[in-house]
Amino acid sequence: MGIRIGGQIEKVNGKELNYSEFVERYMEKNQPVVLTGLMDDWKACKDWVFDNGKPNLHFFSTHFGNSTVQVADCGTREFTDQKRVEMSVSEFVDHWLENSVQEHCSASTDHSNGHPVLYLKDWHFVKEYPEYLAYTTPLFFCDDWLNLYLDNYHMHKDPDTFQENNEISCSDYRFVYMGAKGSWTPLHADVFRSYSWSANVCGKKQWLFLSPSQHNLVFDRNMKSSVYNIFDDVSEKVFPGFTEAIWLDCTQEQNEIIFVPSGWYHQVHNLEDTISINHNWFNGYNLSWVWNLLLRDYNEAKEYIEDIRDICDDFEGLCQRNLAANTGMNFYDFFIFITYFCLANLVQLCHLLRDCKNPTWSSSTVARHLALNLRSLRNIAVKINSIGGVAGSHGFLDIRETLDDPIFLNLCVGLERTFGMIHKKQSFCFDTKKDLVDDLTSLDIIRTYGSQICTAKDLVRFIDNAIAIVSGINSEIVLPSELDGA
Ligand SMILES: O=C(O)CCC(=O)C(=O)O
Repeated sequence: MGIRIGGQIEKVNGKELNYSEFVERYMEKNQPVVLTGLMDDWKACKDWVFDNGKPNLHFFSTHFGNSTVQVADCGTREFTDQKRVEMSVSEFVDHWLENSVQEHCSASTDHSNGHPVLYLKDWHFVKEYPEYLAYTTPLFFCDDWLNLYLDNYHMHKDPDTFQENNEISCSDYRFVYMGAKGSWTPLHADVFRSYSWSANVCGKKQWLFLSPSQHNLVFDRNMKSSVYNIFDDVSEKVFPGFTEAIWLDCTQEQNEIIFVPSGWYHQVHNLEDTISINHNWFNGYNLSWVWNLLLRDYNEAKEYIEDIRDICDDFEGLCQRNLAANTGMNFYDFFIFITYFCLANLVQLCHLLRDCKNPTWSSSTVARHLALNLRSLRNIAVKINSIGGVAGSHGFLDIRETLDDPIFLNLCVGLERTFGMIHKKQSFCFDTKKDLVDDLTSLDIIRTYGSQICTAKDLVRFIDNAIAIVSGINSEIVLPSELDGA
């Protein structure tokens, strides 16, 4: 029996949409949308595609052929994903050209001419070729804390297993995907429950979406494993709710970008030979999704090893290590992340104070954005505190040291640039970026509150204290009342 389709995904001309409309209609409401008209000037659309819309595979062999990439064998399942192998881009292109077939090859056939359908995935193209400016991230997706953070810090650094040469694999979440017609991606929700966007440089994809409110319908009775391929003959015994699920269907054409909201399960099929660019990202609007996932995965990790608790020297440490290995970060990593972003947003707030005198900066929209960010960060800190905080002392953030750290300055400059783009603010002069942190220091936000943030409670107090000081200086910045709703 086939799946039930309940509707299509809306398509909107991105040139006729402004940032606040995108936030209000899609990001805040966590709704998918396809945006057109945003890829006109992309070099990728010229260099990587022939006039007839077919991928210029030769260009990849010639320019990027030596890159080592992850390639999924679409016909072979390995646990919850497809089996992956490593090969060079040249080898991948050779395989593609050798096996390109004219006849229709459906996902369930899985093989063309007896050869596996291969799908190049998660290629960290921007990290590998920073000089080759293949595309620019559309404004709607610029408020990206995940990639901004990873441009400056590691999300998780396990001293036991950390290897420099393994760095590229967790260096960012900006990817290129390339696959022949018939290649596909099994049902999943995205890493960290982040948002993603995916742009078709060439080709056509079919997306099937399930809203988060229905996600239990694709799980087994114990909510442990989910359906792998929604077009398989899914066992009703194992997945009793599956036939009830109502899917949204979308055919994404060349030069269209799809926004995938947090927590929406989706399965994707390349209906033609396709190249796409794909980012995962999160910010103040979907941060709670990340924390909720971490907490759920932590509880699962703990339950899994509960029977060895008594013989474990450091049970909590083991849970956190397992969480980082399975989910990509643990509580400590996330706590450090939100603390940096609290500080960076406060730096922006102090900047706003200064720029309030500047009539070209629309203070209200920026202030509202900052209030949203700080409220979201504070909410998470409150939630972390409510489960007893992040156990163990790991020498958390020293504020003064952080503010003096050039790496943190880079993070602040990145956030400043984001605010500049989104709110059409005159871009800050980067030669004087040190002013950013001087603003914060001069406001006594730090000195009145000690110099270390060790616990989630410290972080909540730090935010509240900073906001109180800032609103005392400029009553037009009405952050506290907005934070009250936290
Ligand atoms: O394009 C694909 O095959 C998968 C992309 C995807 O799942 C995503 O962007 O989350």
